[in-house]
Amino acid sequence: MKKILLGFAIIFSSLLLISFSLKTDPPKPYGPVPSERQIKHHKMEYYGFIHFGMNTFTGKQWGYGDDSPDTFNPKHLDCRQWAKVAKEAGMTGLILTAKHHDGFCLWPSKYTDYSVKNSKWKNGKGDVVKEFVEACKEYGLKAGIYLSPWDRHSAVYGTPEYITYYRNQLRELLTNYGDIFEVWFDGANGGTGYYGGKKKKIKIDNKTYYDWPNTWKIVRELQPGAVMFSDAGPDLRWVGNENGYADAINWCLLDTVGIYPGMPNHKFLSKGNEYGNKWIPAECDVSIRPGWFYDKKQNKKVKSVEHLLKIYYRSVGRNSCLILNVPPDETGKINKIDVDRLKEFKTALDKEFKTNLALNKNVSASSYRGDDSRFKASNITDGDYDSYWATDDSVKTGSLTIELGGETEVNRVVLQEYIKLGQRVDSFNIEALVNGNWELQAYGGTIGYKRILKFPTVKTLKIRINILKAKACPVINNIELYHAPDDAYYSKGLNMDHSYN
Ligand code: FUL
Repeated sequence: MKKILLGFAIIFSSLLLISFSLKTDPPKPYGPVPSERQIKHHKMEYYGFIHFGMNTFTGKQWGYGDDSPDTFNPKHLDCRQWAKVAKEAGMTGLILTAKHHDGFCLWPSKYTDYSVKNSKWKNGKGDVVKEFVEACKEYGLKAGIYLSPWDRHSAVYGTPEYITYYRNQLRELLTNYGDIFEVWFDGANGGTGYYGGKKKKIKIDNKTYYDWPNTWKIVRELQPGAVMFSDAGPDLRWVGNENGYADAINWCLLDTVGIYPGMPNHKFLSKGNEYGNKWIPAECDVSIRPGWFYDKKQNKKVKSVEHLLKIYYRSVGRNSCLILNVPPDETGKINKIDVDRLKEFKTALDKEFKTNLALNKNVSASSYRGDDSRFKASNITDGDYDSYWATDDSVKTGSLTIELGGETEVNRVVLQEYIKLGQRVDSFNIEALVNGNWELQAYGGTIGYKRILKFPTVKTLKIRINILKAKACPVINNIELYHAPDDAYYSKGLNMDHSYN
């Protein structure tokens, strides 16, 4: 009896050993991958920009740097209104221009007199940055800071002394105001300015003047969770235009050799560089008005909901995040026109993505990694960000078929790659089963963190996503299907992108 038991035990443990050694490993990361702080940032998707400062009161877009601090006097400054409006618009954070190119500081910096402390506002006792971060906290929004490297007021701009000044200010902002999610380093350097009365043109060398690596270190030291934006990263890149549009093919990668903030390689801003050496995704910055600062002359030019939707599909829908500028007016509040438009935009977005028709639906795949259920097809519809479908390393194409459980109307597909393991997919298409035939609906290039495709409504039983080309085995963690209420763009012959991109 003992012998039989021993025999069983041996057989059982060797079976265990075999199954353990056969266990499939998850795919190894491929190419550059995002940092934890970048992954958190990707998930923020849509947040706001607040351009507010001296220009709000002068009607200028780029102040010269010579306006009196008294000019700044918002009678009803209400950062809580900004945060409430942003939150209700579906934004996840806000970034404030603590100092724009005119050099006027919205916080009482101890390194300059050119700030709120010498304005009439609150008799010089106010601090916009403080009110801003507190309001963001109250409304559950992340707060970010824009600190213009170019300073048209400073008498020492262009000298090494200015770099010390700039870094001191950065330290103040990153020390005294709690958690900051993003620091925005603008690349603009227009030349002319007041410069303490010198009123001249100062040209700096973008390659060397700011000594960016040492400034970036300050951010890492004081706010390790913050991402940094510039024309050259290190965490986020400018998309290369101020229309809010990324390219339909958009890699999160960038080759950083020889590029600097203020001196980008324009060829790669909107589409990234497939062979880039660093993970530096694009951020689409755009204003709801033609200008970045409020100007009542532009009240009739607030972007339409259709325009904002187009921006959304070309930013968030193209593997980029969207930072939408909504500039408060001279009273210190976001103007009703912009508030109403943001509300309408949110309503429209909610209608676009109302019900995920793929959630928990049956999915089959052409194959899955090691026949191991950890990598099975249904991981893409389980609503869990961290479970994914993957193929064997040698398999770089594949199909996923989602059964809708009955004839269903579909016109939007959301796809996500599990970017922790890198960006892999190069091209894919989407088909629908119509009257027993697979009909092509849309074609896409890259996916990345998120890709959204639009196509005319199709009534179908099944949707099939075919990965046509990938740099390494595809790793897809989420696919959603929607039926947006109207296809106005298509019915009016206005389809926004040729290939339904
Ligand atoms: C640009 C600036 O010159 C604009 O004034 C604005 O701040 C925009 C977001 O970035 O480079």
